[in-house]
Amino acid sequence: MKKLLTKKELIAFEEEIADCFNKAMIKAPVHLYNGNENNMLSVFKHINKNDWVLCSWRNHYQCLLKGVPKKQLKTDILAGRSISLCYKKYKIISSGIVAGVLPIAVGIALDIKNKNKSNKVFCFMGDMTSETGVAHECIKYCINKKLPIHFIIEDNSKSVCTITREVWGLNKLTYEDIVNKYITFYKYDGSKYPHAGSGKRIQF
Ligand SMILES: Cc1ncc(C[n+]2csc(CCOP(=O)(O)OP(=O)(O)O)c2C)c(N)n1
Ligand SMILES: [Mg+2]
Repeated sequence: MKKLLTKKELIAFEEEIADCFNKAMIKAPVHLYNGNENNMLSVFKHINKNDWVLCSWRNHYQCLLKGVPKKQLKTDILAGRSISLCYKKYKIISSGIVAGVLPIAVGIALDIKNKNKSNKVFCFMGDMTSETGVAHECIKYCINKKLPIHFIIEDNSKSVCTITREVWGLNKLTYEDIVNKYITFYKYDGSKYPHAGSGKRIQF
């Protein structure tokens, strides 16, 4: 994998885009990163050229670090494609839909496993996205099926202008709290009868 961009280069790119946006050169929405450059560089040390990267509307750093040339990326952002930048050549997919890429990431990881390939999927999501049912299902499925995927949750504490933790309660519940206080869980052997009916008379 070629050398990663530096922290300075990442910041300079977002500043260049911010400047274009302020000059009304971009008619579509852009979502800029700042303050996570060291985190991104650490994560990308583990990402290889052949790995897939899936991300949200906030995706410029991932594109740059996956190898999309700055010039091409800027052209696409200026053309209004910032929230849905996809580059098959660089194995990067993004979507402006909250949790939109998560099931796609699971599907790619499943395909990699089924074909015994050695590459991996890296799936980025924001803190609010990580609280959705889709995220819970995808993460649980991948862990239980041992799929070649790694999820990265990027916590800026916000969902647009809403404080994520306030939505869910300041001190988030642990699974233990939930099971003991809010949910009663019991197992039983229901094999005597089928899902519906008595198992003898066929009903149409
Ligand atoms: C299905 C869907 N619902 C709502 C939105 C509007 N929306 C865009 S970003 C966002 C908040 C997401 O917050 P988070 O996952 O923390 O990502 P961040 O923008 O903070 O990186 C919402 C609700 C959307 N794009 N898609
Ligand atoms: Mg957020």
